[in-house]
Amino acid sequence: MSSNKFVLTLNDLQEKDAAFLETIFSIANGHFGVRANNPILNTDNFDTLVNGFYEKSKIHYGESAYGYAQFNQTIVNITNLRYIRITNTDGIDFNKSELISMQLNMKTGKLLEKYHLTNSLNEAIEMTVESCISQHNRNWYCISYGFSGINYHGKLTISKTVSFDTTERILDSNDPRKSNISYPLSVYGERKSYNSYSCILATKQSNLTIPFTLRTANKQDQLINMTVDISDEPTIPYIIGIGDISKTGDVETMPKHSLSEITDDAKHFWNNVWLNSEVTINGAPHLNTALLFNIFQLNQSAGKDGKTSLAAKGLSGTGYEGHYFWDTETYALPYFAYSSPKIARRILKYRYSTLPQAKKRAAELGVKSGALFAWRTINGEEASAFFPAGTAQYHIDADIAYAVDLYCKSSGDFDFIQKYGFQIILETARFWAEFGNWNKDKFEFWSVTGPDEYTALVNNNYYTNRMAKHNLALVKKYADKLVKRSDVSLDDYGTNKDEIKKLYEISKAVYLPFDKEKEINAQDDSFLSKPLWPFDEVPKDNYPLLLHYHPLTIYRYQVAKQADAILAEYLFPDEISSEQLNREYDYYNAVTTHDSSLSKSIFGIIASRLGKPSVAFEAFQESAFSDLLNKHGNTEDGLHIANLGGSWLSIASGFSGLKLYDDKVSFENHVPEQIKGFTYRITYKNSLLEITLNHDFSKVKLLNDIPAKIELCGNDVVLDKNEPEINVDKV
Ligand code: IFM
Repeated sequence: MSSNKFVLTLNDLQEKDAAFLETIFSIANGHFGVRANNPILNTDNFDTLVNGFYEKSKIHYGESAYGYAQFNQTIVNITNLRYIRITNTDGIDFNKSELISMQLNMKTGKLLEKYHLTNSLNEAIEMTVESCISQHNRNWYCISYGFSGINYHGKLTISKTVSFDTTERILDSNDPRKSNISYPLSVYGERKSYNSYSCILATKQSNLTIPFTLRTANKQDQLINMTVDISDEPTIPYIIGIGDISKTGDVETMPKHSLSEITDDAKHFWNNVWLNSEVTINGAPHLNTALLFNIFQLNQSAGKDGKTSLAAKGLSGTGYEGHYFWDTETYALPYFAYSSPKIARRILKYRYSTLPQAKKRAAELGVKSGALFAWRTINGEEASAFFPAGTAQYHIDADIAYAVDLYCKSSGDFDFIQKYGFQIILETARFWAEFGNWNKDKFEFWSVTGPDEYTALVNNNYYTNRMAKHNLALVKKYADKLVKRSDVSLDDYGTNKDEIKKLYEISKAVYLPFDKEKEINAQDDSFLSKPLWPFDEVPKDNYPLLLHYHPLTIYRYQVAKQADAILAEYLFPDEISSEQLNREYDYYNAVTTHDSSLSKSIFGIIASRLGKPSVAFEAFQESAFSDLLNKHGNTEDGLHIANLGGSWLSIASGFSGLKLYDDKVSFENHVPEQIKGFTYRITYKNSLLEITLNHDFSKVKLLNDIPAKIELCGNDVVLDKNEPEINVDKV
């Protein structure tokens, strides 16, 4: 393992499968991502994915019904940016490769690889590949290939070409997590010169376009059939541009960028990321690198333009077809809210931009006023063809509203509430008010699927009801703040005091299922009465259950795929006694398979809170290494973005007990025995805070001049430039 915690190498990984490595070493900037595929193979694999660039196709149901989602949306593979053709003087290809090393530097964003290449004559050369993607200037990627001889010392002919899929490819798999179609692109406006190629790429059904360009970085170099002498140990750099989606203008209107501008831009971006969110875990170097990798990948994956979001697989693979889910707001957004509020704001702004589609969707479900955000989507329309585990998970509305509140509390950005956030909260609350039912004096939600996808279409899912209650109450919280301002009125949002009052009354009446015998919050009205899943009889190979049992088999049992009621307890930490939380933890942990990568981190956070540090540490390890050790066996399809966020939350909300209030942020010390301690940073209302916790003391230090109200292990203080630090003994 590298002595630099910011460097991930091939040696840090047990698995060397090519598709797995492509995901792990993918580089991206929120606009596009490039998988680290073998540069001398022009594979059909998915290589370059652009955030928000998708193809649309009609969903053909065997048996359809009113209101079913109508169109698939699938992220499109642009092309293989890394491919290069190398031949000897007789035109014989160096077409066999052995991967020697890979090194991702998370401080600079550079990926460095070494290959031994051979041809059919057993002539061997070494190829070094260095690539980097620019971050602020989101349109640029550069890749350089360096050559030296092993037993071949003659001339090489090098050609850098790109090809685009022009036919549809169906990839056959029964795994619902995979994307099964690769859509063709139309190519027009091609321009070619000795050292450049450019064109416009267009999707056929969704009518999106994107400019593309490839050129040699050195003007004198040629794209095709360039001859070099290997004894000169030549390096040939290329620059590739991928423009913005459907913006007018083409490649010619894109500003040109030099190699050093791209690499400097990336370095500058990553410097800033680590300044705000470096984590140091003392006594656990592997774990430290794993967590930094997760943070690195979160930053690479997030759309930063307010028009795109963060897909369940980021830009590292086509799993889940490049769709955005609740994963973004519930698992990834907190990291951004505390580390890079500007990005958090833009992620939420993307959701706001889909409000028209969400209102239309609510209407399709018979709701006259209000909005229902899509369970999975790219363009804001519902793309889930399996409604019991799709549209029925309407908790997504409340998850988004919760994220808006979290962002506003952590950043103090009231402008966001005024311009976008209040409308989101209001429209989602309206949905709850109409979609639920009065049952005597209780307000209930029937036919609902909670986060646990092994239980569907039940009544009164505790998580959903608790979140809906919160969503409804948020309307009053923010309406009260808005009416105090002179520049806005409720009228501007199409609401009034009576509606706010009505929503608040409903909020107070929302029913929360509780099992009196077990003295725990019940996952839903029927969950605890179902037979227990026969864990003892089911072989290990039959997990994840979703790949081995019909949904109706699973739904009839008391078995959970992921954190459900427990997730609500994590989100509302002050509303449950530790005795009840303990009972719930034990009960739900015993019936949860953790088949979803969204599960472990949440159970771990609860374990921290309950004073079970060893259990919490194990869950953290599982979450931190989830992709690097391919724990779910499908990292080849892309990273598990929600879990990446979950691993950061394990440090923040778990080991440091971070809780957010309207007027302060609080911390506790739950450092587990397995590590010596850790330091991490957050931004709270513009104050940069450094939190250091170990087995001797707990410390919070203000790193800039903006005062912050905090609570540390029960001590309330205001940190400012005169008293920038609080340090208390660990008790
Ligand atoms: O959103 C999740 C869901 O909670 C579990 N199945 C996978 C989805 C995408 O990650």
